[in-house]
Amino acid sequence: MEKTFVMVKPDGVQRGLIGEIVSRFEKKGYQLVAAKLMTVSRELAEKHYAEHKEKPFFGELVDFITSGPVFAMVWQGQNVIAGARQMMGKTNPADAAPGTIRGDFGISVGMNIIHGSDSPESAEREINLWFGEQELITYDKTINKWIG
Ligand code: IDP
Repeated sequence: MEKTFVMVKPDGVQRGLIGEIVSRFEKKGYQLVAAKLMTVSRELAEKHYAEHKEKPFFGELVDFITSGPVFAMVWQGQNVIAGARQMMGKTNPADAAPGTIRGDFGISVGMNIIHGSDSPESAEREINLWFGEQELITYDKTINKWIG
């Protein structure tokens, strides 16, 4: 079953949106297989955002993601990688549709509440970067047969 890495960024944690975000993913029917509240080292932040290393906003991005606790999660489900991205909305909250997490709660591109892996390759890389294998829990949810 497909898995993706999702993180409530420091602004989302400070604004009390962890519960709202977890609730949306649960209601959608995805299954939570790992979660932790944690502070992020610069080393981890730089690895996570390595693809943006040359961008002018890289320093700002690393400063922001290390500025307070984040809530890191792994969600599992059919097409969860693309589905999570749909639920998050566009990168810039100004362009994100109402009903999406960024559209409903975000204002600026720097503080856009949530991160989600953008492809199967990044999902695998990010899950392995943020979680140890023993942190991913395998369990049956009886509702799965109703989700299709
Ligand atoms: P994504 O988070 O929607 O996948 P990416 O293009 O991978 O978007 O960018 C990673 C993060 O970098 C974004 O979520 C956003 O917080 C930040 N970011 C992207 N573009 C800018 C910018 O132009 N200025 C400041 N921050 C930016």
